[in-house]
Amino acid sequence: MDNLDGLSLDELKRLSARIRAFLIKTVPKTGGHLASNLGTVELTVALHKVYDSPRDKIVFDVGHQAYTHKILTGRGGKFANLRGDGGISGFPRPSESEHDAFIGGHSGISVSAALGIAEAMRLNGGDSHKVIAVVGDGSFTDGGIYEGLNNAGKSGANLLVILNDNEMSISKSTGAISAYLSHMRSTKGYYKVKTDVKNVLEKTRAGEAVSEAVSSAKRVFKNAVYQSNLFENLGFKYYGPVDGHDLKELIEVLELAKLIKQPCLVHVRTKKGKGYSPAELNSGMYHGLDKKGDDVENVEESEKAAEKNPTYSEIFGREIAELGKKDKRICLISAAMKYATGCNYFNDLFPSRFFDCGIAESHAATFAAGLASMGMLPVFAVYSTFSQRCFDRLLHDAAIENLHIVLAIDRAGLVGEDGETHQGLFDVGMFGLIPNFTVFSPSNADELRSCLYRALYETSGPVAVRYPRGEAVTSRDGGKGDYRLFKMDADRLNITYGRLTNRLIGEADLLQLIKIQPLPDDVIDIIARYKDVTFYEEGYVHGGVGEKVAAKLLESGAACAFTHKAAAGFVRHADVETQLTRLFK
Ligand SMILES: Cc1ncc(C[n+]2csc(CCOP(=O)(O)OP(=O)(O)O)c2C)c(N)n1
Repeated sequence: MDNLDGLSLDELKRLSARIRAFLIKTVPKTGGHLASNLGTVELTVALHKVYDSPRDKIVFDVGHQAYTHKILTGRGGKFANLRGDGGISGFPRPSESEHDAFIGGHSGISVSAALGIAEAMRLNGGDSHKVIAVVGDGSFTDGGIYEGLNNAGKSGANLLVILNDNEMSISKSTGAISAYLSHMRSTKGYYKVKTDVKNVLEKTRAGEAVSEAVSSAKRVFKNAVYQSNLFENLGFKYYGPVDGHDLKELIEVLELAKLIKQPCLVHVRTKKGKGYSPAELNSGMYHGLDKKGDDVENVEESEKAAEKNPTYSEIFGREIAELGKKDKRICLISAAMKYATGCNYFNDLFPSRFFDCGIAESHAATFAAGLASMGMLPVFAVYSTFSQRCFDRLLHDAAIENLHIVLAIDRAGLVGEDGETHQGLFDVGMFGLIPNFTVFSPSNADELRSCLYRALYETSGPVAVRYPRGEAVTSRDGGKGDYRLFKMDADRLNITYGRLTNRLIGEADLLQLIKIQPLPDDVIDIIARYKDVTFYEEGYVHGGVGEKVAAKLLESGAACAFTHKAAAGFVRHADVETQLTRLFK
């Protein structure tokens, strides 16, 4: 851990400038989250200056903004292989460093995790140390944050929540909470110190030799906005908004929060992309970059990269926009991933039928069910990994009454450098547990279009169409039925679905499943004719289609040898090709 204790304010400013320059130089080469990290440089330097990691614990929400934290905790030298095979993760990983207090990747978990850590520290008699949750305003649209705040507000835990407010999720933050934060952000500070907090300060001063800290804390406190607001009503001491790029102000307010051994919330205003003008001007585009420095989150922009094939997300986005022209019942839903999932095309044409729910996947699923209950045709476009949050919503709210909602499951299968937290390896198993659920898994652009059509117009109940990340295969025609058999008179049969079809054509006879749930009736008979069968599944080995086929073969008394190739557990970060080769060669 770099020791910042002895550094003066000027030295800390110079350190921040060096870190920022390093990020601007490195991240476009390795790929990763640039804009979010440029916005949190000073905040992270101030946190490490005031607090003592790993005794004080810092939990980053999502964790995509923790690069400065990684650099300050001894991992700067490993950035050349950030997110690469064998390299460090792009997210906090306790298995990577004792300074990473909790795993990151999915949003909305930090306050709950931080509270759990704080309560454990209290039970172990060590709650003099602070637990800090760093949460972006985008993640404040995630209901999980409020469950945590609700629990924490009355707990008395030594917990600090930093609201890192840059007015952006990946694109502009949406919804009533964003409007509320925007109002708070623009509220002028007033100077009246509330008596109860004044008392806390007074008491603390009496008890500890911290006169210098207190006097600087009092100064910032006078300038801090302190008034009745949502957070205060939930039991938090609220300080802010403070300038998240002003190290002096940040250090002062964090010193103040350090003195208060109960739940506090510091509202920090930052600029996403700070210090790199292309990212400041278009932080959505610089939210996440791939290895070539290309945007991976913003379809509109990545489209400009001329020679690329369209991605599956774009194919879906353009197709649903076309279908939306003919059918006014179609409503499109996103959970804060409008561009990444290609929903922007539909939104441009039919803004009143497009709904961005914020980072709220489970709400979005039930919202879709509500629309369906009134005869609308809702389509919820969501990454496979984030759909995991919807299990009960799909089972209870949609499947029991057989409501017709369509899930467009993007990033299904291996996703590459984002690693374990983002792999789309579990949706098939999850849908497989839900009665009345239909699942299509197209292998190319043509099939994606026809599966989407079938999901909308030839299927009842909840239905998912799942497709991978990245450029679509456009060179082959699609199969129109539930499956396709590519025969080459081999005595061996390979079976697969989705993207792997394209890798396996020509190796042996190949059975490609297009509808993977429920399994088409006649495929078991086809499979049973072969002696040697291998099922290739770009998914977790348990609970997927391969196990179902094996069980049915057993039931039918078939005598074939059956091999199942699939992911045996979590798959670490590396590029997709490396991951595919490792699993299937
Ligand atoms: C459950 C979940 N849904 C969606 C995402 C995708 N995602 C990653 S970062 C992000 C925006 C987060 O915005 P904010 O918390 O404000 O952080 P910022 O990047 O603006 O600093 C989203 C939607 C996610 N990580 N987790």
